Amino acid sequence: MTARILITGAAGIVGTLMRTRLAAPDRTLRLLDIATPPPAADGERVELVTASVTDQAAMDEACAGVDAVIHLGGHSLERPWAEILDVNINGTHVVLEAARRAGVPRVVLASSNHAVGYYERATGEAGDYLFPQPDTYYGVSKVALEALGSLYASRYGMDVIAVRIGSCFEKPRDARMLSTWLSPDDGARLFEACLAAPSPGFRVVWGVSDNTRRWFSLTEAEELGYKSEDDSEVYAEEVLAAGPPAPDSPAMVYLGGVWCTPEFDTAVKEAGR
Ligand code: 15L
Repeated sequence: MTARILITGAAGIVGTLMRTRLAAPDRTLRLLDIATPPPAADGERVELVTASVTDQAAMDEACAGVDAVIHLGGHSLERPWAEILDVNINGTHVVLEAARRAGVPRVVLASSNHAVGYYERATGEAGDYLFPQPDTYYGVSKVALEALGSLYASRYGMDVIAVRIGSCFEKPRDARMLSTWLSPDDGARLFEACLAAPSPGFRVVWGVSDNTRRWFSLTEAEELGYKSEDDSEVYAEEVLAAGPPAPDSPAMVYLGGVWCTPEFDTAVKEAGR
């Protein structure tokens, strides 16, 4: 059992879903976010840190005495390039560097399906270690996160696992998410597997539930010890009540869904042309 875990982005959607699920009697969760996470409940073993993942001194301090880092911090949606560069790309470097300096042996990184968002579903099941095809600047930041993780694993012998998360919410919100959903309970199972796997080195795994409509390989995640127990199909009727989406809609053609449409073209939006 990993005794002290630093979770960055702990007040975000995934961080909040994981807070109770990764709690254990013999474990302390150090919860870090720029927004102070809610105070400890009775008996909850948490330490609260208000800091930015871009602050090297604060991250050095936050990594002291921890056994593993789960890095969820950063923008979770598309943003202007300067913000993505600062918070997601530089922030991931700061976190890995802080972990290295503090001698933290293992880091689990929240990557995303948007690192390979332009992958076309018609090509077949998305395998593990799919070559990058980011759909946005946000997607580029996840490719950079994986590359930084690989560097720190190769050069410093750290165990680094990048989880390409599909859609981690309480419930799938649309037809695409019937394929991409990672149930919160499965998310916790996967993070536990990432924390416990003996000497994994550097890995890239898909973070999805074993959905009936799944588009992704679970081979590498299962290799680490993950076993999904959930399937979005129980929500299919509710989600598809308004009728299924057209099979040729971007939402169903690309892994990244509508993130591949002009609406997510940040370069043109920023330049005005
Ligand atoms: C992500 O990476 C986002 O952080 C999340 O908000 C969802 O949009 C998810 O991907 C998704 O693709 O559904």
